[in-house]
Amino acid sequence: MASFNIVMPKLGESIQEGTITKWFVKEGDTIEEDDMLFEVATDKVDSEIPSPVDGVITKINYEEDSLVAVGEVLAVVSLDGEVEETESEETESKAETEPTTGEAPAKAETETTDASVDDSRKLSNRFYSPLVKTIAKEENVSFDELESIEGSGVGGRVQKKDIMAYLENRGSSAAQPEAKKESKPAAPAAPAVEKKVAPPVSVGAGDTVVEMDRVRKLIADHMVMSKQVSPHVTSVVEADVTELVMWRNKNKEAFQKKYGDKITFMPIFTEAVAAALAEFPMVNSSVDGDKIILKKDVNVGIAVAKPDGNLIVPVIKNAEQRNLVGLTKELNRLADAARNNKLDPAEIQGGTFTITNFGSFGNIIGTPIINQPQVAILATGIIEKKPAVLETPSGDVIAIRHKMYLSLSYDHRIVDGALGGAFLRRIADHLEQFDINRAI
Ligand code: CO6
Repeated sequence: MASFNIVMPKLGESIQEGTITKWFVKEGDTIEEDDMLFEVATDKVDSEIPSPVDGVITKINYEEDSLVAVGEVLAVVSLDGEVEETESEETESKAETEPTTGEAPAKAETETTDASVDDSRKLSNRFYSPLVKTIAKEENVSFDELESIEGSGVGGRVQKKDIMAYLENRGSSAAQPEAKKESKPAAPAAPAVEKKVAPPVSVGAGDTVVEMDRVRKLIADHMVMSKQVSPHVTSVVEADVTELVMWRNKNKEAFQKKYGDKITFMPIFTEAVAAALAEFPMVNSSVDGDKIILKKDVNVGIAVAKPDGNLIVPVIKNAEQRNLVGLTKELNRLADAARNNKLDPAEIQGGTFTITNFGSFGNIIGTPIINQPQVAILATGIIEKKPAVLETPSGDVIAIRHKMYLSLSYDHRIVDGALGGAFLRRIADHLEQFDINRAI
C-alpha cells in the first residue's frame, strides 16, 4: 500500500505544537486534494488544513482536543485506495520506506524523522522541543530526570526556562560530567521554586460555573507566566495632544475619502511608539537567560478586544518603516481580521512591543502586563478635555486642552526607571509635537 503521512504542520516560525480542534474526516473516508482534513488551533489562531493528496484515510492517530507537536503523524492516507489489515507498526514502516511522490506537499508538511523524539515517545507521552533535548544532552540530564521536571508550558510542556531552573537547582548530586562537577563549587541545592496553589473556591447554590474556553486558558497562562518571568514596573506621563486631536478632527473625513480608511488615534500612537523604539533599542528587545537580544525589526503588536470577550495581539511588522497611511491601513486590516477570526498565525507573531488602548473603554490609566518575550508594553488612556495652565508671553492662562495619560509597564531586569521614563517621555513628546498642518 502506498501511503502518505499527514503531519502536524508548522504554522509559524515559533510554533511547536497545535491542538486539533476538529476532524472533518474519519477513517475510511475517501478524500481529494484540497478537501479540508482538520482544524488546528495554535497560540490563539485557528486554521483549517486541506489535504495535499487524494486517497483514503486509513488511520487517524489523534482525537479532537489533542495537543500535538509539529511534525507528528496525525493521519495516514492510502494513496492507492488499499487499506492495510495490520496495525500501526507495519503502517509506519511502510510509510517510511515507501517514497511518497518526492513532490513536496504544499499544504501539510512531510513527516520529519527524529530518532530521539521517537525514542522518548516509547517511554513517555511528553513532547520535548529540540532545544530542551539539546540542553538535556549537553548537561547530561538523564531521561528519568527530564521526565521528573515540571513543565510550565501549554499542557505541562517542559520549556527552556524549566530545564534551566532544574539545572540551577539540581546541585552537585546529579550526574554531571566530571569537568563540570569540578568547575562548580558544591553549593547546596537551592530549594525548588514553591508552586503557588490557589485557595479552594466554594461554589454556592445560586452561583454559576463557567468553563474557560481554550483561548481564555491560554491568556490566563500567559498572564501568570509573564508576571513570574519579569518583574514589572509602571511609569506614567501625561501628554497634551490638543494639536493632534485638532488635526484629526480637521482631516478625518478627507483622509477617509482619499485613502478609503478611517483614521483613529491608534495609528498616530503607533507612529510615535515606532519612532521612540527606533531611538531606544533596549526597549525593543527580549531577554534570553543572561543575554539581551536587541531586535532589528520594530514590530508593534496592538491589543484587540474580540467580540467574544477575548483578546488577541496582531502585529504591525516594521512599523517604523510605514507612514501614517500605511499604519492606518495595516491597523484597520489587522483589527478587522482579529475581530472576525481571520488572522493568520504569522500575523500574531514576531511582535517586539505592544500597545493596548485602555481609552477604548473610557479608562484613563492602566498597568498592563508585558506580552512575553517582549520587555515593555504601553497603555494609552482616553483623550479628554481638561483645564490646563499654559505659560504665555503675557503670563499664565488656563485653557481647555486635550490630554491623555500614557503608562508604560517594563521589565525591570533590563529597563531601569531612567530608561523606561525617558522612553515614555519621548513617546509623549512625539505626540505633543504632532504638526497640526501636516498634509494628508
Ligand atoms: N482616546 C479618545 N478616543 C479614542 C481612544 C482614546 N484613547 N481610543 C479610541 N478612541 C475613539 C476612536 O478615535 C474612535 O472615535 P471616532 O473615530 O471618532 O469614531 C472610537 O473611539 C472607536 O475607536 P476604535 O476602537 O474603533 O478604533 P481604534 O483605532 O481607536 O482602536 C483597537 C482599535 C483595535 C485598539 C480597539 O478597537 C480595541 O480593540 N481596543 C481594546 C483594546 C483592549 O482590549 N485593551 C485592553 C487589553 S488588556 O492589555 C491588556 C495587558 C492587559 C492589561
